[in-house]
Amino acid sequence: MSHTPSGLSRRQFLKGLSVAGAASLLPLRLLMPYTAQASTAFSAKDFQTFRNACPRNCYDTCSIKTYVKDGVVQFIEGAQESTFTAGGLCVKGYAYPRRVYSPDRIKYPMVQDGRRTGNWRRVSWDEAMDRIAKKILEIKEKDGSLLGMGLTKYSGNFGITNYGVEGMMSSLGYTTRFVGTPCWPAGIDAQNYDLGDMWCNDPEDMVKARYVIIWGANPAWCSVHSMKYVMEAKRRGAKVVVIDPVFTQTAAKADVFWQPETSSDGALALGMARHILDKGLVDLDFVNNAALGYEEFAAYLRENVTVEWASKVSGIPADQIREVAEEFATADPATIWIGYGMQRHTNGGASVRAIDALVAMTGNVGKEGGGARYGHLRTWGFNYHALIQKQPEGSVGFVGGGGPKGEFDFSKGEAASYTDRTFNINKTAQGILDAKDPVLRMLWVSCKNPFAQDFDRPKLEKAFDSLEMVVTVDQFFNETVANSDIVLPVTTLFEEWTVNVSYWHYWLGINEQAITPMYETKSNIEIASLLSKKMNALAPGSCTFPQDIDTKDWLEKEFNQGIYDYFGIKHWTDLKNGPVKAKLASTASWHDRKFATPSGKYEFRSDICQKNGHEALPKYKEGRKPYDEFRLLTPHTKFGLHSQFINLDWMHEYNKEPYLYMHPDDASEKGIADLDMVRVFNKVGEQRVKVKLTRNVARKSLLIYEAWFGRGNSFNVQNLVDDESADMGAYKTGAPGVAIHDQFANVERV
Ligand SMILES: Nc1nc2c(c(=O)[nH]1)N[C@H]1C(S)=C(S)[C@@H](COP(=O)(O)OP(=O)(O)OC[C@H]3O[C@@H](n4cnc5c(=O)[nH]c(N)nc54)[C@H](O)[C@@H]3O)O[C@H]1N2
Ligand SMILES: Nc1nc2c(c(=O)[nH]1)N[C@H]1C(S)=C(S)[C@@H](COP(=O)(O)OP(=O)(O)OC[C@H]3O[C@@H](n4cnc5c(=O)[nH]c(N)nc54)[C@H](O)[C@@H]3O)O[C@H]1N2
Ligand SMILES: [Mo]
Repeated sequence: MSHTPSGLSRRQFLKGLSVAGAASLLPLRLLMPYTAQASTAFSAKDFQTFRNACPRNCYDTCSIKTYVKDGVVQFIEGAQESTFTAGGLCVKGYAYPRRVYSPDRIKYPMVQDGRRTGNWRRVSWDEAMDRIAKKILEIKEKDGSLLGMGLTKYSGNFGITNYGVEGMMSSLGYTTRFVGTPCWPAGIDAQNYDLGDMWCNDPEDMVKARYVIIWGANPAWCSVHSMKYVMEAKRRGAKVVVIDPVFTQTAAKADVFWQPETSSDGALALGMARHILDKGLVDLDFVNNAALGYEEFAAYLRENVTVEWASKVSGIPADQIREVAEEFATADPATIWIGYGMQRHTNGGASVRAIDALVAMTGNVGKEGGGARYGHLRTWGFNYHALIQKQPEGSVGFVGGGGPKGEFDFSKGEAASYTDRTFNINKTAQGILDAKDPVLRMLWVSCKNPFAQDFDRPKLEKAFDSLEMVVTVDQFFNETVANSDIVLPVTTLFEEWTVNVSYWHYWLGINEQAITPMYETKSNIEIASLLSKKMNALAPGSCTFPQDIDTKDWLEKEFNQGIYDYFGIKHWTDLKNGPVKAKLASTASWHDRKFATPSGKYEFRSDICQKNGHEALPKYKEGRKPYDEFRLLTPHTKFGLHSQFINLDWMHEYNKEPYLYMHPDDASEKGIADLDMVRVFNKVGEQRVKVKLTRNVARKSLLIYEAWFGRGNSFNVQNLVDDESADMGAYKTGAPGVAIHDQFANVERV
């Protein structure tokens, strides 16, 4: 049997490339006849088809239809049944067949003799598990607990059954967990203070908006499928405004592009709010009947905010602020898409609250086609069977206090309750270095690539060096694997059963196993069951994780009547006919104006926010003080999803190396020419990279996309990004966010 997909999947990938990021120009359906055109011999009957779901951390969470022949994935396409995926995938998605069959894949369990030596040798699963289990037992013996063992996991695979990784840790005992998220926590807290929850409208209802502001998001790259709704709204007469310090591909589609000072969004939103107040364009019904604290907010605006001040802080001319504010307030409905990029700042949560306030005071919260759109978890009502595992009898845990902010002091209780020990995921390196009583001895890394995605890479290397054992579960030999002792090969989406939903749209799709797992790969939960078998063989009762599992049974265990009712299906097997959408009473979140806040109203004044150490009102908060000549931005890239996809040879043909993008006037002052090699440096470290000159970035800004190239390229933006916290995030996610875009650096020619 050949493990090579037909030329079809590659041709389809090339077609995907030409529309990547330009979904708004080409109807996605144009992709569809292609498979038929590609070969006159094509007949769907020649293939077995399967349902898959892209499990990457992405708004779009695409529903996939997979065509298999001779046990090999031949090609894939976006599911037609989902109006969101609408038959098309992004360029990364079309590259999936190459990911599965990449010669670079990790094929077997391997042990490295000396970290970063590259001296890997293949071992059996039995030997790998034996080494790991013995280390776990040794830690327990030495420390009297398993708190010296840590887990860091994030968003490599969002399939629900993959929460079995956390389940595996619980089944061993109380351990150390890295909690929180680098992605969106400041905004989550902000929306929780204002609305009581993060809950966005159905993105498909954006077509009804008469005015769309995309504020610090780049959907042309990061949510390709959402662009068709933005463009349809525009076709129906809506005005589209993009606010971003970078002239992005999304900005290129807008009617109005504002390029404000980075981190000045709060001032801009409040300046608009002040003008709306002055013009008498406030929705009095909403602020009087559905909101709390509006009068105090209005007083704050009158006393502390002017349009001229907002203009000075943001760099956007005052007359433009007035014009857009008036247009926004008079359009009905009007909506703001609040991006995750704009809240990765030391004032990110405060900025999101100011934008929420703007949407609320104009009466656009709770309206179809309106809303302060950020994200939602309404479709995530699974059983979390894989996650919820019980600690073995007699497990010893953390008693020094617990809860997201250490507010529970269990040591003082009558019967001390044990918990896991929690460290901030956004300060992984510092967490490892600071760990005491016990120190962190061992780290399990899964669905996460800390060396590519966590902050302050030089410090991270030091931290990893202090660990006695690092086990990484992954698909490719990345930098985290290089800093590990043992690597375990994991399946891709086509090789396991699971289920996926989105944090943006309202579709549900299953992920069927379409092919036999390649080589010796195993799913995350099968790995957990193997470990359990070994643990129990060496020390009976030491692990509660079931020892024999079938990923299909575990998929089934995630469903319940609530999920079935929400999506209007009888049984999960109905999903074999295609993805289904939630039966929504309205496409508008908060349509009944019953907010989840303590007052039940929209809270311009949030006492919880104040109690948690912030302002009660959505007041302006200044950004981080610059510590170098240039602002450094490291946002998300088109051809990759974080550290995934770019390393594939197919991608390499189009995206061979990283670049630093900078303004030509800054470059000429520094004697730098296009394509020169430069050194970017700051207090964290340095990175050498080639320059591309462009007026798409502002003066005094450096732009480098985060990416892992692999293929011998040592480029890593985390050599320049520190772990400074964002203002919010601890309330709902257990740790504050991280100020990824509040970074500064210098640059010189080498
Ligand atoms: N400088 C900078 N840093 C950033 C960001 C930025 O904008 N700039 N963005 C931040 C954001 S928003 C996010 S969400 C994070 C993302 O951070 P991560 O979640 O770490 O990112 P990924 O690269 O998507 O995935 C991590 C790893 O999971 C592996 N993986 C894939 N599938 C599986 C599986 O089924 N099992 C296992 N065990 N592993 C699997 C992948 O191969 C990959 O190595 O990065 C953050 N870091
Ligand atoms: N192709 C692709 N798609 C992806 C991803 C990917 O890596 N690649 N990642 C996925 C993930 S995990 C996420 S979180 C999502 C969302 O991804 P986002 O976090 O929204 O993506 P970014 O491009 O990092 O940030 C969006 C925009 O915010 C801008 N920005 C930064 N600072 C500021 C500021 O102070 N003010 C304003 N107004 N704008 C600012 C950046 O210039 C950027 O254009 O995308 C998902 N989709
Ligand atoms: Mo993210």
